[in-house]
Amino acid sequence: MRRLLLSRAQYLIVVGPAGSGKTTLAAAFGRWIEENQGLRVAYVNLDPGAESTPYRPDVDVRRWVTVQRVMKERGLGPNGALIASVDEVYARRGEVLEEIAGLGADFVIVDTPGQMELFLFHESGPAISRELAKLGAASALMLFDVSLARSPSHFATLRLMGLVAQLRLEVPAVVALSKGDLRGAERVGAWARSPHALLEDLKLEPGVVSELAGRLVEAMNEFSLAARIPVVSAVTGEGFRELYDILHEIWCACGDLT
Ligand SMILES: Nc1nc2c(ncn2[C@@H]2O[C@H](COP(=O)(O)OP(=O)(O)O)[C@@H](O)[C@H]2O)c(=O)[nH]1
Ligand SMILES: [Mg+2]
Repeated sequence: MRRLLLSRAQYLIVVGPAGSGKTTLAAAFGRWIEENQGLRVAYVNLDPGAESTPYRPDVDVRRWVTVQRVMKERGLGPNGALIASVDEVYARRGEVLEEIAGLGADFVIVDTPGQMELFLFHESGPAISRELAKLGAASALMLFDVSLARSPSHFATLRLMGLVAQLRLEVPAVVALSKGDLRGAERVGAWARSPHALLEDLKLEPGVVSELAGRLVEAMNEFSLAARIPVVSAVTGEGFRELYDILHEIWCACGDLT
């Protein structure tokens, strides 16, 4: 069973809020995998609003639809055009998926629209992730800027968002914090490494919300939902090894995610 999984392609769907560093990470992590794991990496751009990408996309939705064209043709503003573009991608998902299926790579990194909600809370995200899971071993990487995790309860909510991604996309989701090279990332690292440290610090935070956050963390720990949250940096490559190991454990279902 394990060999069977490893012989199929691995699909990593990168999701997260606008500006969290999805596109930058796709390029840097892909390069790291090529150089350190010797795998053939392919890149898929599902963002019709992308201006340019630091990787060369092997499959690019902008071949079919761009936000610029939709704005011009339908006289829409940037937000309306982005939503209409994602609808168009959804309508053409058969063609997009056919190209992805023909890639012949070991590891496929799928970059998604800048705005997370347009992928997670629209039909297109779940529809695409379900199909990728049929092609190989698929999982989602939920990326958040490390600055969003400055308090223990904020950190806990990000883990919860990983759970939301997992439920919406129906594939295992790993949360990672991006821009670990920026100042202030050190404290967050302790909570990321140890759910116990997080629970202790949550107890020090006043208010009913921190208590609720503590209970949620305990429940997530109990169900062994990927508790490790790597802090990564596309600038220094920090955390890439840990992220790769977590993904590998998920795909071969052989590891302890806590
Ligand atoms: N310092 C730092 N900046 C980053 C990192 N990753 C991305 N950025 C910056 O964050 C901004 C948004 O990145 P982008 O990849 O376009 O985000 P996306 O909207 O999620 O695709 C850009 O200005 C990047 O240069 C990182 O690891 N460290
Ligand atoms: Mg992007």
